[in-house]
Amino acid sequence: MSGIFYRQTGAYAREPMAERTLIIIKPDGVQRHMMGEIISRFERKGFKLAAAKFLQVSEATARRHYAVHEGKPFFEGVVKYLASSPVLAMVWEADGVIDMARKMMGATFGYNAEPGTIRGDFSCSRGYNLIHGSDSPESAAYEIPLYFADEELVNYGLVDADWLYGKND
Ligand code: IDP
Ligand code: MG
Repeated sequence: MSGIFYRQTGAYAREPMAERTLIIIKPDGVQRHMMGEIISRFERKGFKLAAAKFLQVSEATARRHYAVHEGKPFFEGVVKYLASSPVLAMVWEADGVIDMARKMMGATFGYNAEPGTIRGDFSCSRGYNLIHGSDSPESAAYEIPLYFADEELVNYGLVDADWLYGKND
């Protein structure tokens, strides 16, 4: 099935795998009914969804997720926050998606984030900032397997990829 799909959808589908990032709509994003708003921004930007899972994060996974912040004053708080209510974990794909998604998310604290960004438009909190996004290829490689098995990452082509990612140089 996927072989036929690739053959029918053009050369782009055979290009090397684009970059992937882990995006999580955090507990406040779910509770504040922001899932559709946030997904639609990434979808309209042209990122390709590779995986999505609605789940309750365990405290153990939250600790692993934020291991880089262990020892900082907000560590216990951010672990509790991530595990406080369900989240929507997603993997989005595009060349340069990690940096693009971080720009679209905005600065960490909602009250600092620029208007036009997700946090800037919808958060004025310090810690409750709606969304997580991997900050580097190394972080993405660490974070994605915390939430998704390899076989849950779907490989497929978008039929409008030539328009989304067109080049004229
Ligand atoms: P990021 O989410 O923009 O990558 P990080 O510095 O990696 O920001 O921090 C992870 C998360 O921890 C933040 O999104 C936020 O929820 C929380 N956090 C970071 N710094 C603070 C703080 O000083 N007070 C409370 N929560 C914080
Ligand atoms: Mg971070």
